Amino acid sequence: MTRLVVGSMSVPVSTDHSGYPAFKLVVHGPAGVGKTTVLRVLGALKKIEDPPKLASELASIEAPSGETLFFDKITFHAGEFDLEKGSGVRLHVWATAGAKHHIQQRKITMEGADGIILLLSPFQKDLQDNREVIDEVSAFLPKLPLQILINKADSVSRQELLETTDEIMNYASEKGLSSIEEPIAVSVLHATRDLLALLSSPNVYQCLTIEKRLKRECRPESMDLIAKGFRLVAYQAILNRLRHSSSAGSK
Ligand SMILES: Nc1nc2c(ncn2[C@@H]2O[C@H](COP(=O)(O)OP(=O)(O)O)[C@@H](O)[C@H]2O)c(=O)[nH]1
Ligand SMILES: [Mg+2]
Repeated sequence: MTRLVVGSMSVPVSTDHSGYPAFKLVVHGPAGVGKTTVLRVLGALKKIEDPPKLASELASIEAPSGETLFFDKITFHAGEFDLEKGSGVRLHVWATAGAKHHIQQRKITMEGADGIILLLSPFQKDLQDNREVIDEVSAFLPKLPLQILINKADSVSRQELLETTDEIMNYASEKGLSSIEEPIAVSVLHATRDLLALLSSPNVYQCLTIEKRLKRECRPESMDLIAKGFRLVAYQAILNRLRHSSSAGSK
């Protein structure tokens, strides 16, 4: 145990093996929606912007085909999560194995989560897959901070995206889940492309610090949208822990 200090609040929190207050976020979504890719890209972004904040690299347990067999995991120091004057926190971000038969692995991966990122498919043909993911989260982890991201927005028409988003919101609320903010449509593909374009542009020097780190204000919007989803959940998860610990009488 250690104490987490945020502003004037200080509460005891559990720590991970390295002694830091730790929070666990889980990315869940249908197979092939981009869960592993999004963690890889967030790790790359962190390396480019602020390498010391990447506490440990992406570890994936996957088949030779690239299918996740158990989980992916990456750990960040939570500097970017606006814990003003707060103590350092580690965010362990896990992604599930999405294939339907890996349900046992998903149960284990989701255990002890503090927040959920639902990464869902924008395609009308995948409505049933999206629903099954929502069913699982509402069964295993009903009352956690949750943000819905709809990935691959590059691959559908605006109309299809709107219809899918509506359907997802209705089904999630039927199941008692609510997203912190409205679902955010993202494209990990475009975010990666925009980041690469920035790094290879002749003007990139304006965006680099003396230590050759990418300035935060230069982060492409497409990438920032993705980071925002994770930031919202992390922030709510931390607030929840603070509220919970202080209402339990431990100040
Ligand atoms: N078009 C498109 N493809 C994507 C996007 N994000 C990921 N992918 C692709 O989707 C496939 C499955 O991604 P993966 O991360 O393995 O999915 P997972 O099963 O959810 O972990 C890969 O070929 C990715 O390159 C995206 O935003 N747009
Ligand atoms: Mg995967």
